[in-house]
Amino acid sequence: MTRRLAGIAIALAVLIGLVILYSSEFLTNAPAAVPASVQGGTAHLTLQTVPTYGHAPEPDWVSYLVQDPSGHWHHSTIFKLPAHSLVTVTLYQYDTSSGLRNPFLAQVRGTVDGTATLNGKPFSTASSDEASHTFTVPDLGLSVPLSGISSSAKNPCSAAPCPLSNDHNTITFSFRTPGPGTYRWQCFVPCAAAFIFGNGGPMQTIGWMSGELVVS
Ligand SMILES: [Cu+2]
Repeated sequence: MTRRLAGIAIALAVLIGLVILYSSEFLTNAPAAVPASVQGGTAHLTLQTVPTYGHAPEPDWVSYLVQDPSGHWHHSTIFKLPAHSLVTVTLYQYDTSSGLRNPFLAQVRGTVDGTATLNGKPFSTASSDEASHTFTVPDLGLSVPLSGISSSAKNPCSAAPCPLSNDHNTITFSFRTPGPGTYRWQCFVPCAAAFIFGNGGPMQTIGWMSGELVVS
């Protein structure tokens, strides 16, 4: 009887410990919010997606990064944007393709003119095999597929922040922010290599393939 009670107490203590770790290390562990640069009422948000972050704690994970108004790159996916404003996004995409499971997400949706540009050329649908990542804000109906670079690219990037001298695609688009609020965004390509169905690790951890638009 005493041994059984002791067993239950130990199991309970372990479970409580795991719940505390889950909330302190995972649920409440978010990167710092980085503001977009705002000029004349228009916000300019500059992002990059890298095939491997290249640093601790997860050098092999795929990730997004954001540039602050003074041009420094930050490993964050929380972006501060002004409310009711035009946001122009420039996204440097350094990763190769993973491919989409759902071709619906190969469409450009919710941008100002319904299109985006890929290396200067307007497009409204990407081939679903070409997608490396998406930038999707479900609450705003906004989604842009990001085509990957060639898997035989000669000069790929391996550690963030990637310089423009490495092989990349440049994607641009613009959208309007709604009123103040926090809007979740994420990548919908199962791009987490080495995880089950590509959906673990960086796809589940804020700061890598998902984040928030903090609109105020
Ligand atoms: Cu992704």
